[in-house]
Amino acid sequence: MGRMTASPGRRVLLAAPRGYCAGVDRAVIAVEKALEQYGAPIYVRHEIVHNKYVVQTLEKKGAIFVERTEEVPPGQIVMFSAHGVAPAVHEEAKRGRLATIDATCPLVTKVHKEAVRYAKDDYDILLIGHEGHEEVIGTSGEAPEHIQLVDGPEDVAKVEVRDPSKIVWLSQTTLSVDETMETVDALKAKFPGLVSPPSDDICYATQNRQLAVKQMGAEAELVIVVGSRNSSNSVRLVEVAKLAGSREAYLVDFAGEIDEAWLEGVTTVGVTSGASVPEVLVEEVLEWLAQRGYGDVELVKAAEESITFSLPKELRRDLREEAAALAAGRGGTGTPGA
Ligand code: 0CH
Ligand code: SF4
Repeated sequence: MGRMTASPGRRVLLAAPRGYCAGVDRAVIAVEKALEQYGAPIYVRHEIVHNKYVVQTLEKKGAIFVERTEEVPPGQIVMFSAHGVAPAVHEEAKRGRLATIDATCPLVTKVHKEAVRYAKDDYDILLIGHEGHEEVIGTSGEAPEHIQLVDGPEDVAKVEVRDPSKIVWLSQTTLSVDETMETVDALKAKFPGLVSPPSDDICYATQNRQLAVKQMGAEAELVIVVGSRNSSNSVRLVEVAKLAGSREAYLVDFAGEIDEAWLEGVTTVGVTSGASVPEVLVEEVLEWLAQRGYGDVELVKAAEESITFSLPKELRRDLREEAAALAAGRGGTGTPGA
């Protein structure tokens, strides 16, 4: 640990909640468990979560990250990332004779199911989300004929539907709540008959992290968000901090990326992290700040979180089988369930 100092007036506001959500925790543990249970390598299609440090750490333990299912050799185990995959990807895995473990967050799966249901009822589905993002690719793949992407309020003008009385909007789970509402308002102005999803698609974790950063953005002149560039929810926290009044807000993967110049004239620094960010990276940022006189840390608490998700069923089933086999004096099965 470095030297901790506090200079008069200088302080850090630390957001709560921040960092890992239940879906990320589950997905990362799933890779670790799979590695323990079946040994390396475990192939993971797409970054398990959008965080450099997590990916690098799992790579060291024997995970191999690929972008396409075809890159996985036959007979291997492939895990799907927390962001979810289209049904076509499950088909690809079958064709490639791969055993699969699906680490899609249950809250993403919920949106997939909504898409399937509305498509079955022949609705036009307006999916609010960021073009090219992995989650949106997966959700769209559930009903490509019925879904069109709306990437922010500026996209609304070009939206066309078959029957304006039969349309519903759904969304990516990690969007800015306020910007999404702007998009929805613009869509409703154009299509008054637009139906809303049965429950929030933007997940609790995304919402809570934005709430906390809003609270501190009003007081902090500088907000440091720990997270990776390709992490949608982390990037949104930077935007929300600025909109909430912070003069500057930056995204960093590691404490080493912080520029001393950012601290010029700054009394209050806000610190938070995206849903895919391990706490150790935040601790390093706090230590870096403490070494520069920002040693007083005050928590800004916007919500309590207690939600957890059980591990992907393939792992749970095999873990149980293995435990039973071990209890009976036999070995484990060695391969995950189909
Ligand atoms: O915020 P995005 O969706 O880019 O993803 P992440 O940083 O990996 O965070 C976890 C969310 C996974 C799916 O909701
Ligand atoms: Fe699930 Fe939300 Fe976390 Fe995404 S950000 S993994 S939807 S809990």
